[in-house]
Amino acid sequence: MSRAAERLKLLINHLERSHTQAAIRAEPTSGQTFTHSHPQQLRYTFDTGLLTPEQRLFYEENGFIHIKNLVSEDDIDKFRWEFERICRQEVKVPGLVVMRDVAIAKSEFIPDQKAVSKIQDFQEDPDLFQYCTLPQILKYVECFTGPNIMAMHTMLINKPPDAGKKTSRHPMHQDLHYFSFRPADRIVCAWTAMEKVNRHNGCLVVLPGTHTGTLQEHDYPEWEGGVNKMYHGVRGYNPQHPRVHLEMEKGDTVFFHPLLIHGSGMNQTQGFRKAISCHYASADCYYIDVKGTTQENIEKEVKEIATRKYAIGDEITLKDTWAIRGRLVQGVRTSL
Ligand SMILES: O=C(O)CCC(=O)C(=O)O
Repeated sequence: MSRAAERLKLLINHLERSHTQAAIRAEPTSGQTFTHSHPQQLRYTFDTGLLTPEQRLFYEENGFIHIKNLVSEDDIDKFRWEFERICRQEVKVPGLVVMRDVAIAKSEFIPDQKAVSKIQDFQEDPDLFQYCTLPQILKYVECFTGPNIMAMHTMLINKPPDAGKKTSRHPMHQDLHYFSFRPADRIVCAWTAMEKVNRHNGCLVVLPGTHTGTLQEHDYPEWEGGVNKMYHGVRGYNPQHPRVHLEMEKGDTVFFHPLLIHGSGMNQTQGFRKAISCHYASADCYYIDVKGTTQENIEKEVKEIATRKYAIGDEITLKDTWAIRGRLVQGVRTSL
């Protein structure tokens, strides 16, 4: 360990000892009892012995962390295979949402991946859901959520070659806009590159440090070529804020905070840029009512889709849609 890292470790140990009132006693999850320390100065991470002091401070300051080579080629190839079977309609997955790029959706229906820009809510597909239970992912997730972990939101994003209308971009946004559970600091996204991603095929772009702000107003951006369904963008962020383009290799994973402003660029290649992701939350989180908040617009849209999809009345709330989708993946389902 470098001298700087040793100094950081000493500092963290000191902070943790002097803030024992904030320590959370956790349920044992692996036959062993341990304390998740949560000093006020380190509000976004727990010390489980996995993250180095530098990694913890990096996440605290920037709101994301890139871990190389976390998911094996074999697993990724299995996810790809299952995704292709879904696109060919060889499997029907209950609750799955299949989305098409707005520029492609208008063309003729083709039952293969060309038509599909994203699948969401694959919690009932055992092959894809295996991603959310990978022990090497959960070990990292625990550093942000604590030991009781729910997999709340699952996606496989298949960013298509841009059809010339720039619709393959994903507008800058905060994921918390879609969530009606809190606290935000106990939610984290794991996003794994299923192939090499770079600026050419539309890698993720993040605005470091924006996770320390608040949830902003979101709505559809006014893009000439059209915008994909549910791709809300954050209103009024500072375009001068420094940006980081997350160039990643197949199997690399980025973990990021739900208030971090992020998006992704246009896919200027002829290939489909794939990534698989899951948003996790501590099972100790609680639901909120978004009535009267900036999230009312997304609740309205989700309700419309849910009432059509499940042929139910419009008394369903955003909270109900999350409670149905959430799955416990570690520890005890205490609240969510
Ligand atoms: O994978 C991407 O291009 C962006 C995904 C994303 O930010 C989202 O779906 O919320």
